[in-house]
Amino acid sequence: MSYLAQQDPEIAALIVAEEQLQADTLRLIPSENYVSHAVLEATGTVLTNKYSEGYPGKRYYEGQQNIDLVESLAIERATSLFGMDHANVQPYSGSPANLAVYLAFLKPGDTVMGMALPMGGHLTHGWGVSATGTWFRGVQYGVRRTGNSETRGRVDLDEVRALALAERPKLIFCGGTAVPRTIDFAGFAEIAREVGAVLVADIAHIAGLIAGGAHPSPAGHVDVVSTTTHKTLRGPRGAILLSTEEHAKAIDRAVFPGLQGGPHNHTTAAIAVALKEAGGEDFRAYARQVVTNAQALGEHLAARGFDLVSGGTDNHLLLIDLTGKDVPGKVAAKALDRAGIVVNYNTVPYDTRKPFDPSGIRIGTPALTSRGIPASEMAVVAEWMDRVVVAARSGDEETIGKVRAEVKALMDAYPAPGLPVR
Ligand code: DSN
Repeated sequence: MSYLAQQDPEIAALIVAEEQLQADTLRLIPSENYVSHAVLEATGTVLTNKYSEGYPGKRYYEGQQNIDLVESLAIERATSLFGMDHANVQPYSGSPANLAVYLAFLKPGDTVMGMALPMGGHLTHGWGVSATGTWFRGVQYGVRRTGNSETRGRVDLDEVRALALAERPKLIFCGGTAVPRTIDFAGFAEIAREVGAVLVADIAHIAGLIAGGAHPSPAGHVDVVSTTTHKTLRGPRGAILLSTEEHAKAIDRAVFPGLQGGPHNHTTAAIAVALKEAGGEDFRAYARQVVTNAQALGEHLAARGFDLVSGGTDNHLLLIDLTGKDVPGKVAAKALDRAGIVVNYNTVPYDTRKPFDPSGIRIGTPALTSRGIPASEMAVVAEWMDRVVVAARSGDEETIGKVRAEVKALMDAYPAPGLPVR
C-alpha cells in the first residue's frame, strides 16, 4: 500500500492496525470471515472507476467491453453453484437485496411473514423498526419455547403453517441471522404453496455451507434465494439474488432501475472470484470443517455449563444464553474482546433483556476454520471462553490478559489467509 501510505498515512495506518487486529484475534462473529488475496485484489481495482447501469448487453453507458464479461461470469458461476435459473449479482448488500424482493412482489401494506428478529430472524424480514416492517405488514413466527432437546429453540412448522393460513402473506422468508439449525426449505415450500405466497430463502449466513454441500440446498424448493457474499461464502461485501426463470424479470427490474443505480463492478469481479473458489474441492472440505468445528465447540461449551439455544448446532453458528452464567451478553462480549476473542452480544429467544443489553452472545466458526484451526483446538477455545466469562463476573482482568496472550499464540500458529505476512 505504498501509494496510500504516502497519500493518506492516517488511513493507511488504521488499515495496517486492522490487519494486525484480524491476525491476532480469534474472530468468532459468525457472519465474518477472511477473504483470499485473490478476492482482495479484485476488490481493489480500476473496475471501481466504471458506471454500468443496466445488465450485460443492455447498458445505459458505453465502454462495457470488459464489465459485461465480468458480470456475465459472475452470473454464470452463481447460477451454476447454487443450481438456480437466474442470478442478479448487483445488490449492494443483504438489506438492499431483500428490499428489492419486496419491490418485485409486494405493494406497500401487503403482508410479509418472516422469523422475528429476537428469535433469530433478520430486520428485513418484516421486523417493525425496519422499512420492511413499516411499509409492509409484518407477521412473525418464532421458535418453540418449550419441548425436549429435539424441539426446543427450533422453528415449529405447524405454527408457521397456522400463522400463514390465518394471515395469508404474499411473501414468506425462511432463514435468519441467529439460526443454529438446518432450514427445512421443503417444509416452508409446502406452506408457501398452500397459501399462494412467494417463498424467499435468505441464506446469507449459510451460503458457503450450501455451496460446499454442508447444508441442504433451497434450489427446487423456493422461488427466490437472497444471500450476502461475505459470510461463509468468503467473498467481498455484496449480495446476490437468485430465482426461478418465472421471477427473473421481476427481480432484475426491482434491483435496477427499481432500487439501485450503477452496480459496484469491483465488487462484482470479486464476487466472481469468490464463486470460483467456492466451486472447488478445497471449499467443500472447508464447509464441512466449519460445521465440524462448530459442533465440537458446542459440545465443549455445553460440557462447561453453557446453555446453547436449541442445544447445539447443525451449521456454523452457536447462540448462547448466558443467564445461567450470571453475566449479561454485553459484559461477556466486551470481556471476550479484551481477551482477543471477538463475538457479538445477541438476544436469545424469549429474552427478558433489551436488544442493546441482551442475555446472549452469538459465535461461529467460519473465520477460524479459514485459518485452518482444527476441531482438536475447540476444547481450548471453550476453556478460554469459560475463563473469561467467569473473570468478567468478578472483574479479574489478570485472567483476561493471560487468555489474550494464549489466544495470540494460537493465532500465530495458524496465520489467516489474505493478510500480509509480517
Ligand atoms: N449483520 C448480519 C449478521 O451479522 O448476521 C446480518 O445482516
